[in-house]
Amino acid sequence: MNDHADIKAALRAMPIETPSWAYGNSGTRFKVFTQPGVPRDAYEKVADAAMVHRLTGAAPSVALHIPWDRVDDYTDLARAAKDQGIAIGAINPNVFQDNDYKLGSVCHPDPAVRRKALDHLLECVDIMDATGSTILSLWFADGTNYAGQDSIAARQDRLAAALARVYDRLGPHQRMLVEYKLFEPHFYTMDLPDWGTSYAHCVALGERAQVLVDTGHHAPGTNIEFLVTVLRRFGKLGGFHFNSRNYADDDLMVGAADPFQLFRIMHELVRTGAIGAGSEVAFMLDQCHNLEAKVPALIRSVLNVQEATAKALFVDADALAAAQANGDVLAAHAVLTDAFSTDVRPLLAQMRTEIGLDPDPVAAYHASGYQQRIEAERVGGSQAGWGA
Ligand code: LRH
Ligand code: MN
Ligand code: MN
Repeated sequence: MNDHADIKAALRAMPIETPSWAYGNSGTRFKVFTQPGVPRDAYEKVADAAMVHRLTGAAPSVALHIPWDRVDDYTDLARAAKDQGIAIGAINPNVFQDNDYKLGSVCHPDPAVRRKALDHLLECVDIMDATGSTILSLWFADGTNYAGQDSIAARQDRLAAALARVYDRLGPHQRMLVEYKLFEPHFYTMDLPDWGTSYAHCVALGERAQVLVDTGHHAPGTNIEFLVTVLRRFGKLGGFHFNSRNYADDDLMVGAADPFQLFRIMHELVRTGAIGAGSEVAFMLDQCHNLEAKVPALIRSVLNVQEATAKALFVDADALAAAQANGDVLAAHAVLTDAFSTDVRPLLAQMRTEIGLDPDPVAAYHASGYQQRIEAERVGGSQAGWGA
């Protein structure tokens, strides 16, 4: 009997990074609902991320957001992470929360503000050095609200200049991922609104600059698997910020709103060799859990990514190629929908048992007593820094 050893091996070699900010309190601009037991500092976020990894075996790193996760000694934070079996992943600079950044950061008309933003970006590369991180994830809230507010062209020049300075500072083993977002916080232009603009800047910078696709940052109806495939083709797909959206940048759990879309993205990644050992694509979550408990939501999200990937690995590539060559539209589509309809949960449960994990990580979390312990130990948990 085929026990799908190849599928399980590919999944075991697929790390999914969780974001530190998803463990903290979050909400909308209307209300932040606080939860008992949320982390009070970066060390406690690392502890929660390590718990997610212990139960899933699939989340071996945690992304940091600076200054939300500022600590005195980043080497010590990395050591604490290592002691608990995980690593520090992407470093996310924050050049959007200070009053100085009202008109932008690296694109701001005032050179003093641009300098401040650049200094922070460079400081984040120092933090990469201290923590062993290899990815700098760049997202800029820069943009304008009204036609004529600032020169679109000059802002592009300022952006390019700052990116080049940061790129030059990277070590040979480090790369920068450039994220884009259609709108918000600005509503007329964003300086990096789409994958084409990110791509063009990355090409100009060099091979260690790649595009970061946040699945929540597109216009409704955008075919994300298409752009992912094109970026792969040109070696410019650096990684993902996974989440779900119904309307805008909702940051709901990945795989919740449209699991078929997630499957379609994974299918193109399987086809372009981006799943399994040696993949250079960084799979990161970027979510907020406003209503649901944080740690089990992150566990659920890791499982959702694994389920979509397992289904994509179930696609019968030979049957698909034959149907495509024959121009058999219905048969080709059915190959995909058959794979999507496969219940991969038993296989994933078996995979976990084989590596000594509980087959049901969410149930294992609830049985572990961890939630009760953090609720008792942590009083006065911190805000994610987001949506406050
Ligand atoms: C911006 C974004 C970006 C930030 C994160 C908190 O909307 O996706 O990645 O760093 O949210
Ligand atoms: Mn993001
Ligand atoms: Mn976002």
